[in-house]
Amino acid sequence: NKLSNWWHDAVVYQIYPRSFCDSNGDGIGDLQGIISKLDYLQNLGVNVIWLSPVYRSPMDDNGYDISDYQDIAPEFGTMEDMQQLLDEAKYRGIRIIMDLVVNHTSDEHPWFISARESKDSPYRDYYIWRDKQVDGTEPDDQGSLFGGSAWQYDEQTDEYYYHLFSKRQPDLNWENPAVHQAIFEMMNWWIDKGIGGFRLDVIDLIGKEIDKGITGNGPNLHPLLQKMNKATFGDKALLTVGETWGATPEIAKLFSGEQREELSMVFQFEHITLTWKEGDKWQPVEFNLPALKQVLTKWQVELETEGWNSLFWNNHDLPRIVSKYGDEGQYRVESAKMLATTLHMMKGTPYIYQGEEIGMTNVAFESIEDYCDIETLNFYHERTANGVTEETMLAAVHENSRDNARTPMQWDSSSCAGFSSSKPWIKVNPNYKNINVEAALNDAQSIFYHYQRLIELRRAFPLIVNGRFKPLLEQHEQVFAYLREDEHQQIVVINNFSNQSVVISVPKILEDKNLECLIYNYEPHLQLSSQLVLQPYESFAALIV
Ligand code: TEU
Ligand code: CA
Repeated sequence: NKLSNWWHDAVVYQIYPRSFCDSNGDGIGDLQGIISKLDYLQNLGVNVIWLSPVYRSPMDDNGYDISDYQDIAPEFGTMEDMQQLLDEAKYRGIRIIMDLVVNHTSDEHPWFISARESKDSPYRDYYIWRDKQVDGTEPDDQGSLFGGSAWQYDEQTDEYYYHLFSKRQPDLNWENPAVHQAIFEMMNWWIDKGIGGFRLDVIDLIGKEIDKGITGNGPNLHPLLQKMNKATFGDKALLTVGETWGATPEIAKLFSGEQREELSMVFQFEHITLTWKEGDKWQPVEFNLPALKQVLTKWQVELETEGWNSLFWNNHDLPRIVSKYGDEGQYRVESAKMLATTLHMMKGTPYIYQGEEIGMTNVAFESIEDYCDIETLNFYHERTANGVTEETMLAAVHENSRDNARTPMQWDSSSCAGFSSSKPWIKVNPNYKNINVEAALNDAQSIFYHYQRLIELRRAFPLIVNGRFKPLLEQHEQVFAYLREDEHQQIVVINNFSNQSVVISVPKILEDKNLECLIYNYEPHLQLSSQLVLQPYESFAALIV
C-alpha cells in the first residue's frame, strides 16, 4: 500500500561521514559537520540520507568494524549529536537510514573479546571457530575478500576464527539463534529512536555454510531475512536495502518481492563489475556501452512487476562514475549530467553518493603511501609481492580504489576544500579549486542544479516512479535510449555516451512527434524528424506531446 511503500518515490543521498564535513578541525568528518550541511541537502531535494557507519569502532575498515552498535564513535560525536541529526533531518523532511553491519563485528566488540577468551565463553558460539589441521595450518583454503586467508589463528584457545573481511572483522555465526536475538534487539533500539530504515551491509553473506564452501546466497539466507523482518522492521514502513554483490534479477525478486516480507530492495552490481576482468577489480577492462545497456535493461525489464530496483552509479566502495563511464576532462559537466539523466529517469529508487552531484572525479595519488583504504593496501602489497609490477597495480588503484570515493567532499576553493580547517585524514583531490559546491551553487548550469531538477521531475511525474521501461535503439553502440510510459503519458530519454557527435535514426514510433523537453544538457529539442544529431555526451528527457 501507499504508506508503507513511501520509498518508491524517495531519493537517497549517501554520506560517508569521515569524508563529508569536519566541524571541529581534527581532520575527520563528523555528525555536527553533517548537521551543518542539512540545508544544502534539502536544497538538493533528497528526502533520505544513508549514513555510512558512525558507531563506536577501532576504524580498521572506517567503521565497518563495529565494537558497540549502540554508541557513536568519539571522532564522529556523541549519541546526543546523533539524536540532533535525526531531529534536524526530520524537521527538513529527511529520514536517516542506518548502515547495518551484521555479517561481522570488530575484534574489539565485547562479544568477541569474551569469545576468544575461552571455549566456554557464553559468546564463543557468536563467532565461527574451527580446529587447525594436524600440521597446524588453516582449516581450509577459503580466502578473505580483503586478501589472504579467511582464517585467523587465535593462540588463547588454539583454534582458528573465520573472517570474510579483515582479521579484525570476525564473522558472526548466524547459525546461532542467540546472535539473532542480540542483533534484532539492537535493531529495534535504533528503530525506536526514529530512524528511517537500514542499509544492510553484505547481507547476502549471512546465510553462509562454510563447511560446504558456501558464502553468498546460502540456504539459510531468506529464512533469516524473513525472521529479521518479522522481529524488527516488518510492520514499520521503513526503507531497507540490502547490499548483494551476488544478486541476479531472480535473486533480487526473492529479496524484494512484495509477498516475500524481506527487504524493500537490494543493490545489485552487474553494471559495475562489467569493467572488471573475471570479477577482479584490480584488472580493469575498457568500458563498453552495449554491455552496460544490456545489464541495465535486463534489470529494468525483469523487475517490472515484481521486486524493486535501486539505482546507483556510486558509493563509498566504487570509483567516481564521471571518471569511469563519462569523461573527467573536457566533457566532465556534459557527461556527468548525461549519466545522471540516464540513471534518474529509470524505474527504481535513485541513490546519490556525496560529491556525485558536483561531478567529483577519481583521484590519482602518485604514491601508494597516500592511500588509506585497507582493501587497496592489502591487495597492492599482496599482488606486488606476487610479481605484478608496482606500475600495473598503481594504475589499477587509480582506476578502482575505494579511496577514489573517499577523498574529502569539496565544499569550496579554500585550503582543504572547505572540508576541514586542518590537514584531512586523507588528501584532498587537487581539482577542488575548480570542482566544489560553492562554484556549483553559483552556476545556474551546474551539475548540482541538474540533479536538483531530476529530483523535482521525479516528484512532479508519477510516470517516472511507476511507468514501464521500454528500451529503444537497442543495437546502438554509442546511445542509450529508452521510453517510460503509463496509460497517460510517454517520456523519451536519449543519452549519447560518446565524446563524438552521433546521428541516430529516430525509431518509427517517435518520428514527427512534438516534444516538451524536461531536462537536457545542450539545447532542448522541440520535435523529432527521421534523424537526430546528438552532440558529445548530449542527453535529454522529453514528454511526447
Ligand atoms: O562492502 C562489501 C564488499 O564486498 C566490498 O568491500 C568489496 O569487497 C569491494 O569494495 C569491492 O571489491 C561492504 C562495505 O560497503 C565496505 O565498505 C566494507 O568494507 C565491507 O562491506 C565490509 O563491511
Ligand atoms: Ca571532526
